[in-house]
Amino acid sequence: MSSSYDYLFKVVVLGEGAVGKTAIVTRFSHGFFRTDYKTTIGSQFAVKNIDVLGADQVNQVVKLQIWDVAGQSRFQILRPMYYRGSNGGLLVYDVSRRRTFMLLQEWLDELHRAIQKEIPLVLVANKTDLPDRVVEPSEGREFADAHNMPYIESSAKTGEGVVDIFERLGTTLVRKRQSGPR
Ligand code: G3D
Ligand code: MG
Repeated sequence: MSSSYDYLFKVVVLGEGAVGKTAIVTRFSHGFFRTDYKTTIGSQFAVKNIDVLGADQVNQVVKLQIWDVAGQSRFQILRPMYYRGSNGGLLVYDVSRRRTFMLLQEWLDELHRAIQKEIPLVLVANKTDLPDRVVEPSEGREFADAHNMPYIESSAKTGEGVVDIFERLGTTLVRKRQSGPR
């Protein structure tokens, strides 16, 4: 029954161009990467089921619909449409390019302008395999703490941390839904 699931969540992946958004999603979804007509305007989504433990310690099957939103500025006017209806998100930067870290707040602002509420996010420090790292773990953790989100280091190249990102977000989303009003 691979098609059955307990929860379905829409996840948006945010961050500057070339931080590794597509690489993270592709690695996580093991090649089940689906493009649709929206590719023409620079976005696509992947679908994958994961198992997470709910608050009651019962296993839940979570279907994640992961939207890999185009980071280029020419798509800026279209992005709010992809943010709508999202339940959670990844905020990704490249540890070898400080500019991608400095611009995180702008991505948060753009998301919040579009959806007018807070949703669970995970801060992803990607490309930790590179020798020329310039953004220190302490800086990433500080930003994550200030915005009340978990901090996870990843390398889409080696695969380190990639599954963690989605399990962490999936667990948060399930527990929120289980404890929430709806
Ligand atoms: P984007 O979707 O955020 O724009 P991409 O970024 O996933 O297209 O990745 C941009 C470039 O960074 C790609 O290189 C990709 O292979 C590389 N990359 C992504 N994640 C990692 C990582 O964790 N480590 C390293 N070393 N490289 C990574 P190319 O050269 O193919 O453009
Ligand atoms: Mg991409």
